[in-house]
Amino acid sequence: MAQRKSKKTNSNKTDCSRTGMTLIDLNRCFNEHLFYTQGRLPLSATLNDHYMAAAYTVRDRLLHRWVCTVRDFIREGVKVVGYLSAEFLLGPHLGNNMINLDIFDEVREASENVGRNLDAMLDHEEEPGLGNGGLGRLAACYLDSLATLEIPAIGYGIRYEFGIFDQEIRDGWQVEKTDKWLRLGNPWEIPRPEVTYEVKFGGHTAGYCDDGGCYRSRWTPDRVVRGIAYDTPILGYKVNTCNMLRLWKAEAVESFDFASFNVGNYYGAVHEKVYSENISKVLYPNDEQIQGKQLRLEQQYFFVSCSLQDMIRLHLAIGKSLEYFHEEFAIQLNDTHPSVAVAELMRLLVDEHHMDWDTAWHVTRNVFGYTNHTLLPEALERWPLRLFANLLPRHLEIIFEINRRFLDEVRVIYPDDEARIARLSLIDEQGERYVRMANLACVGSRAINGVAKLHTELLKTTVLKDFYELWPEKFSNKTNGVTPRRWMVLSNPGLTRLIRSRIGGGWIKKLDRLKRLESYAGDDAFRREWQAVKTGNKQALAALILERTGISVNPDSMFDIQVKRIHEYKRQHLNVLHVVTLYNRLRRNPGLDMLPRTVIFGGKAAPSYYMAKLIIKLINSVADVVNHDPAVRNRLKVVFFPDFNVKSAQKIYPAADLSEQISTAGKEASGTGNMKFSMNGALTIGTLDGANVEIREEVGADNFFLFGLTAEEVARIKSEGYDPRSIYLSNPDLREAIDLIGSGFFSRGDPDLFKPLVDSLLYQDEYMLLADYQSYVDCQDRVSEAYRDRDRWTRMAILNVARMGKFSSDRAIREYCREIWRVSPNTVEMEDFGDLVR
Ligand code: 73E
Repeated sequence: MAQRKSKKTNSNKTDCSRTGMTLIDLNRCFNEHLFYTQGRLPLSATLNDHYMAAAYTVRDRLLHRWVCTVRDFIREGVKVVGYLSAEFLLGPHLGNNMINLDIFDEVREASENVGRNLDAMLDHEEEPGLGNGGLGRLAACYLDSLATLEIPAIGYGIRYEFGIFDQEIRDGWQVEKTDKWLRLGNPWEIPRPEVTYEVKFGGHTAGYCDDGGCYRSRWTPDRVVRGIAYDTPILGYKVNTCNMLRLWKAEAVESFDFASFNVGNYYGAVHEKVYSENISKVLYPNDEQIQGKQLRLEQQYFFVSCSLQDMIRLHLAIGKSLEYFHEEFAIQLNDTHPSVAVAELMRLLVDEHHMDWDTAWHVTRNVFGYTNHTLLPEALERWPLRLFANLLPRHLEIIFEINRRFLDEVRVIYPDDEARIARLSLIDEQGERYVRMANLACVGSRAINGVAKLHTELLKTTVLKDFYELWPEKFSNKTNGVTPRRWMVLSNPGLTRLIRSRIGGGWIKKLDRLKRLESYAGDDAFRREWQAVKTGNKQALAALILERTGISVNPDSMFDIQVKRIHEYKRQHLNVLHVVTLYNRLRRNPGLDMLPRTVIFGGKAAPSYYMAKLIIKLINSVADVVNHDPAVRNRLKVVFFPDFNVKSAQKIYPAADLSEQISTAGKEASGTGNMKFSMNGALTIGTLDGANVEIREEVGADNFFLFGLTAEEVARIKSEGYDPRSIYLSNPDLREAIDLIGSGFFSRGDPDLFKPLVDSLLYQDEYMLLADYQSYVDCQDRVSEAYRDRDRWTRMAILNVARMGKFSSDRAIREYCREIWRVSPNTVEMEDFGDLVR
């Protein structure tokens, strides 16, 4: 890893930037935590003790700001954003919090002074992998930006005991290991055993007349589970706003059912407890592939109910009436995963708080916003009606009532258009009946958005077309963004230092200011320094690759990287076809003057997604052959980097020369890895898909390697009848590559191993790899040519970074605040609290 130089702070009395702390304060606090929290003297402390003491030292500073932030919440009655997400992929906390407190260099110096290794401590932290990929990581970036922009916000989700599985590779295959992120404790969370809510499941409903003669429904559940809050402070960058992420853990209502125990039903009693706790046990590891499991709906309802009850309690605690709930909170639904919230808020308002239906509906419709993240049909959530009715009978009644009133309105606007009404209905009535969660989210929200320009346009013309025609004013685009704090400052200290040396550090909060780098693109000295930073990052990654895989790679070769979930639409196998094509060229012409490339892959496959797992096996099998073929002579190396996660991503993006963003046009809603690569000076080879379109617009067509069909062309060719076999037959290079895979060459002579993949390409090719193959290979040749001219390449890389301002999550959050949530910043002042606080 590139070393971060500590600032020249000669005196131990130097203030630690904004915090007003001295190195002595930091060291004293650290030693106190070592002694009083960990019960250790420095001489007997382990690396874990050091890490814990450092984490608590940093956390103390966060909590001071948190207390001040909460004080303002209460005192000033500010509007709060509630961000509901089934996933938050936070990544390690320690380094990020040090950056946001602006004490990174000071902590490093304090550590070095007493012989502790900060890098070892940072490396020791287990990351909370409470998400699958882009959607969960986006939620984490948004929390960072909300706090940085001083917007009062609470993230709500599930405290999974097991997050996304750890990936091991055995004999080239993915093997899943349970993620035990809580094994060594979690110093960043604060359990709140007194903040709990009951969540009901199952049972039945019955009608009754209340005292005022109103017809009401009473829900008698057959199971009740308790949710307990665990809070994690989320500090903004160089501000005092410290928001919170509140995650719910499920527990049995009674820790032990003594009645059952006394009559001898010991297992029955324990079963109840185990069953309840199951709800927050494990994250579903499927990205964009729903499985329709009851436990997943239980998880969704569990965290949504706890979160809404919590917001209502907070609202009532400041003395406000629930009629004004939507004026005090803006609640965002991160995809449809929390969309049962629409029915749950209605239930809480009508059944529990006795509000009339119309007022409750007014509040509900004005409090929610819904973000759609995918167009893939297999990711659109719908629940079998029977399952829904068994688990949430009262909610189904409410959904029927919402639907009845909604369809009545629709019939007035579109009389006699029964087909349209059937499509808009919250219930899918063709064949087995389903509750359509996207329709529920649309009907219950004030605003609906997609996550990139192209994606939003496709939403309006395809999956949400009928809703768009009904309520065009509800729709808008909010192109995704990522936080430059984690994805530049923390992960790429070398680049950060270089940029700071020329344009200062203002860009870290105002990313548009990176534009000022443009004038350095032609500056020779700057370009040399830029290249040195990249080389350092590549050397660090090479060392990590060697440690994790045993493969030695040459940092002078081009690092061509594709890291993301493994999915057929993301087309890692198109990348493999290119690798095999290069390999065939070398076999055919051993003396070929080929630009040396290291092609690096990383990403997890859903455990039940057979094709994705076979793609991993294919990558490893090709790597095995290519890396050991003496004829290749180090001109081509292939690496599968195991267990891609936030921590390794922080080492991978900064080392990339080329970023592979090669999904079939129209399939990737946005992508956010594309932004992280480009911010770290990689050039993109990509299709006109998701946010690639906007990245290309920003960096300029000359600084982006474009290939492939457009989304329109994909749709047209599909509708006219696509025949991959004819492409295979007419393209000799493609045929040679596919045949080599099909022959068993990469599978020790076994032609059956990759047959399912080869057949799916030849006879279906749902994601049109064959249609894009030649355009991709030609484009890769242009990439190689450009890379040979180091100065030209560096110039392009500098311009990529300089023009990435738009893709800061701060920009995205500003748009959400202004156009959807209608919230404004609230500056938090620090207060001393006398002797209470160090
Ligand atoms: O294009 C990405 C997008 O950048 C999209 O595939 C991803 O969300 C990112 C952030 O907007 C996404 N993940 C899911 N749906 N879209 C998903 C679906 C089900 C379970 C877990 C994740």
